[in-house]
Amino acid sequence: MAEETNFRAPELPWWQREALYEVYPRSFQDSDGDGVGDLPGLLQRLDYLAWLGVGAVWITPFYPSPNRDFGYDVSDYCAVDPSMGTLADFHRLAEEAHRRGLRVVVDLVANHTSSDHPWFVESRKSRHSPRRDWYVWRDPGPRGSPPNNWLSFFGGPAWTLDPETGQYYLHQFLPEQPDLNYRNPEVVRAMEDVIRFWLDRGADGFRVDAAWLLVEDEHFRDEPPNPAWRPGMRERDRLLHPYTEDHPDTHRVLRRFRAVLEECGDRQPVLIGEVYLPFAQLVRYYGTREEPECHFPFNFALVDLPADRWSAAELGALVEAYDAARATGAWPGWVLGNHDRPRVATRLGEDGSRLAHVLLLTLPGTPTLYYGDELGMVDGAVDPHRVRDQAGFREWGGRWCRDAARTPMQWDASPHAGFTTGEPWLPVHPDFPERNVTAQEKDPRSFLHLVRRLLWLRRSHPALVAGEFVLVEGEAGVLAYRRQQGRQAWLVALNFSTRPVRLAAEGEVVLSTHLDREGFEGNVELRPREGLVVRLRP
Ligand code: TEU
Repeated sequence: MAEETNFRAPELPWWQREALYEVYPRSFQDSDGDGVGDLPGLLQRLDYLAWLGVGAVWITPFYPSPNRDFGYDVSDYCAVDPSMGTLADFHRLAEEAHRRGLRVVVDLVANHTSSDHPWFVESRKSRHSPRRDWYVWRDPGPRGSPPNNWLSFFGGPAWTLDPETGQYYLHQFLPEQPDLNYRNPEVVRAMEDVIRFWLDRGADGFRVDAAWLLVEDEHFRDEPPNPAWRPGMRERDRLLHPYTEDHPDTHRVLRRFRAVLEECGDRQPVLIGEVYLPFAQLVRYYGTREEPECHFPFNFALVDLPADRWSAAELGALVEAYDAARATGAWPGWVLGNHDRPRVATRLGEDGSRLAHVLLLTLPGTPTLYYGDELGMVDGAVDPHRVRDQAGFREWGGRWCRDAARTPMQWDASPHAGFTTGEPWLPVHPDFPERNVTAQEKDPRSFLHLVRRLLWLRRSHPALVAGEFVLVEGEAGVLAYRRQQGRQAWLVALNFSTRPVRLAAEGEVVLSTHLDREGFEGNVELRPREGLVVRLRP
């Protein structure tokens, strides 16, 4: 394919040049027939990722875990859960990824451990345990009540009483996920050692889980009610969160994590923050030139934008607001979906998701794709009597559950979509016989080929990665912008409206959301909910 060349803009580090692809390993490829995906399974699929055109894979937790939160409750930071493989498997995975030019980003579940972690087992033994202060313990409030009104993401108070020692411990998530105490320098040092452990084994970076929750108010003040709360919102959002989120001392911790990465010199490992905050607060997670923190925090604005607000006007305003917030020119990081939210094709429909992927992959910055979204995979149906993610089910009040966005990857039309030879841990979506990699590889106009064309186009043209971004005044309903660098100029036009729109574009259509317009020159009529990428004449 003409576009399958890799430009190597030497001035751009890899984490700016390359797109990131999130793999939820439990659901990606099972290698041993136990119905749960694993690292050797992911190894089998590296050629697919290289073919697709992503440059880095972010693997969600594969460490030893009781799986109350499917890996986000870690009982050993420096090992691999037996259901996922071994340390040798990770090492081989990293080597084989690197051989294919792929980087490997791992999850740093820093905010909390599993309650089975030896650190917590030690901490809860006694009020005088040497590890007592590795977690957040408080005396009961009046009449034995929790120390304050803080709420867990997963329902109920963020405190659980330990009867043995008569104190409560903090858990912003499950009681089986006790929060670490980052006011204790020993905890910071211990997590720095975890970072070094994985760097030494080939990791090229870290996604810091719940990065904006690491430190809480030292006075443990009650949080105020949220006046905007309405039925249908999450229970936790009955409160505002000035004391459990975005504490200024969190940045000190992230600076220390970043400093460990800076020890690696030209390997340029990346630090990405999971930060669900408005832009004005989000951008603080870059830190400063003198005291850097994240290379970029994920910008979740497109993940949380309701479908009825996906309009040219809203999206244009969003992109400009994000640009304005990153006044220092800090590097952008856009996301469309992840393992915690409904899939983008479910939120926007297939046409909407095609448009969204053109947007994601032609905006400035690092794009992150979620496994399966490149096929247009949609949420799976969840049987309330067979829910695996009980925590997420409670979080969303039974209205939704994260299992829906975690169904197995759909590789082919064989049983269980080629994901496993056993019984999958979650049912494969019933549309897999038609919607799978093998079928879409054969269809030149498939969602898969659209995403692949976009990834290779982006890789081959620096202007689409780091070039100037200029919104173009256009027809109502059409989000149009130019990307330019030197003599390279592109026009991207996304018709979010339901009516055709004429587009005056002096150039050649290189790609359209339905892959049926390539080579067209000159003015063109945009069909309803169609997007185009036009190479403009110099
Ligand atoms: O999620 C933390 C967080 O941002 C939550 O709001 C999350 O988006 C969701 O609402 C939880 O269902 C991270 C992980 O992405 C998530 O999978 C874990 O459950 C959570 O931390 C605890 O580790």
